This record gives sequence, structure tokens and C-alpha cells, in this order.
Amino acid sequence: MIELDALPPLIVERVELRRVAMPLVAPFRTSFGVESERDILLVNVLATANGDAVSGWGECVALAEPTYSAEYVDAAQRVTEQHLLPRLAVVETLTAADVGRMLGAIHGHPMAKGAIEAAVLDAQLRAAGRSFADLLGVTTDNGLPTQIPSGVSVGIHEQVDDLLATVQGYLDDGYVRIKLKIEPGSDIEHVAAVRELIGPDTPLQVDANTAYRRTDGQHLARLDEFDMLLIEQPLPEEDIVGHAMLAAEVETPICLDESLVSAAGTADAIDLGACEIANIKPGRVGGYLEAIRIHDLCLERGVPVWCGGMIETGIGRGANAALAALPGFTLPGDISASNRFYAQDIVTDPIRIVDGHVTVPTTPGMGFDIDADVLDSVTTTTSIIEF
Ligand code: NPG
Repeated sequence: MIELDALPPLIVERVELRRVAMPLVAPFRTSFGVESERDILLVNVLATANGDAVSGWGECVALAEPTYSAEYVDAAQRVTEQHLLPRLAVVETLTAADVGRMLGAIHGHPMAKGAIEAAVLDAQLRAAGRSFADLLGVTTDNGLPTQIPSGVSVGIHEQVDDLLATVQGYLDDGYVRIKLKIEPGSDIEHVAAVRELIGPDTPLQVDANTAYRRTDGQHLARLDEFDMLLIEQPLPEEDIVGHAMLAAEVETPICLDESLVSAAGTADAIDLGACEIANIKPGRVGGYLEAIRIHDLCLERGVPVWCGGMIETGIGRGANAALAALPGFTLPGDISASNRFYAQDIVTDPIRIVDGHVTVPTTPGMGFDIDADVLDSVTTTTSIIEF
């Protein structure tokens, strides 16, 4: 367990909520829609700790529309302003561990809650002069930076030729694992062509984002011959039993993403045989602390995990990279370089890929420093909540 008690508590003065508009370098199509621009809510906690002024940032990964999950960015901002922050403003001092506990009575909204928790943790770590990687115990003993393998997620392409050209580009960039978005009609043929292009040794997996039904077991079993790492979230998020049925029918391991929203639910899904591999996304599960609990649980149960992505800016990516260095993350995550999605990031040292790997940040805080000028240039609105 990580030593959160070693971090100084915050006396929060105010919280600034920023909305930023970040165009993507290319449209990203999934089975639930096309993303061309991210409209992102950022939470900035301004506080004092040990008498010094400190600032911490968290990124809310909710999308503009409630298509990936029920959360969406306008609602995330509203619940943050009207329900979440007011419940936190009543205490003298605040810690990251307090956030989840104090917000427990509010149902849902894990992405909004997770962004607040991350901002508080970032401020606490900065006050202590410690990195998230250090808190997690994932720094190296020999002074060399920790490296994690970098996977890339490839959107659905109408034409197989276009898909192959895109995948080849990512192979040239050095990505060590390819994830293909699939949906009915864009699956077997696409996977077959990509497997042929990348050869038998490059790890490959697919993500359906809930696009199939229980009756698709035999169809999905046709993917077995392509020797993939996993099939991610083939069925709707509530259908845990359906995933267990598919896991019995399909040889390729079934991985859950959207279905996993807590450690308790993850344990149940594992017990039911529905979750052979887990995708851990801090935002989806309410924050990094719950993500760590899910990691610990899966490590104990022998269930491999990997770190998912939500097209984060460097704020979320830096922290994800540290998380993904924990020992249970035995599969490459969706921790691609910043330039896979953004021409310009809002942090000073965006995540880069070198030899297929990303360096885990070790600067104080959650793993990034804000580039204030760029951030200002992409900010669309700011609102301030006094504590
Ligand atoms: O590298 O951040 C990334 C993208 C990884 O494919 C990715 N995310 O369902 O996992 C997903 C998917 C996603 C895309 C989620 C768009 C939300 C929006």
C-alpha cells in the first residue's frame, strides 16, 4: 500500500475549473463515434501546504458526449461545481484519500471525482517535492529512468489499405503493441490484414467498445486464429454474465474496460469468469487510488492488467505512465506519445516514445509541468470556486 499519510494535507483556498479545446491531429473513430477535438475539463486546486502556496492539476477524461460512458464533460463540470466541491469545502484540510471518502454519497461521476482527487494528489506531491512514481515505488534503484512499453490504439478505418498505412506508420514510430478498434463489419478482415502486415511477433489486440451481442460468440471465435493478446469489451458494460459466456466460447482472453468501475466490481467479474484481463483507466474507476486498488487485487488474483487511455493531454498521460510501471501491468498500455493525438500539448515535456518505450516522469507531482502559455491559448472558459 502506498504511504499517503507521508504527504502534507492541503488548506485549499480555491479551485479553478478550466475548459480547454484541443484539436486532434486526425479524427479517431471508435464503434461509438468519431472524436476530432477534445473538450476537456481541468481541475486546478490552489492551496497551502506546510505554509507554502501550492497548485495541483487533474484532468477529467469525460468526453463531450455520453457515448463511452454516461459521463460527459458539461455534466462533469456541473456536478463538480454544484455537488462535489461544495462537499469538500467544509473541511479545514484536505488530502487525496479524503476525496473519495467524502464524495462517497454522490452516486456515479467517477471521472469528475477522479479529476479532483488527482489535482489534490498532485498538489500534495508537489508540496512534498515527490513524484507520483516515487510514491508508487516504481523508480529504479540504479538512478536510470523507468521505461514502460508503449502501445498505440488505432481507430476504425473504412478501407483496409488505409488501415494498413496507418498501422505501418505507428510501427515506424516504434510502437510495440497495436490495438485495433473494431465493430461488426470491420473486424475479421481488418485483423487478418494487420496480422499479416505486422507478422506473428508484434503483440496485437482489439477493442470493440461494447459493439457486439451475446450471440456473436462464434463470430468472435474466428479471431482466435490471429493469436491476439485479448478482445476488449465486446459486450455492453452491464453484461458481465455475457462476457463470462463469451470467455468460455472464445479462446482469445476477454478483457473488460467499460464494465469495470470499482475494485469490488472487478473482483466479482473475475470470480464470474468474465474478466481474464483488466484494462485499468483511473478516470473510469474514480481516480488513481481506486486504480491502484484494482491493480493490487488483479496482481493477487493473477489477472494481467494494462493501462488504458482516454486521449489525455500530458496531465493525464504523465500520471498514467507512472501507474503503468506498477508490477501487475504486465501488458503494454495505451500510453502513446502526445503527438499521436496532439500537435501541441499543454505540458512542458510531453510524453515521447523512444525505442518503443515511454519514460516514467519523476518530476514532483503527478508527472508533468503545465505550459501556462499554451494552456491559456487553448482555454475556452474558466470558473472559480472559493473554499
Ligand atoms: O491512447 O488515449 C489513447 C486512446 C486509447 O483507444 C483508446 N481509448 O475505449 O479505450 C477506449 C478508447 C477511447 C477512445 C475512450 C475515445 C474514450 C474516447
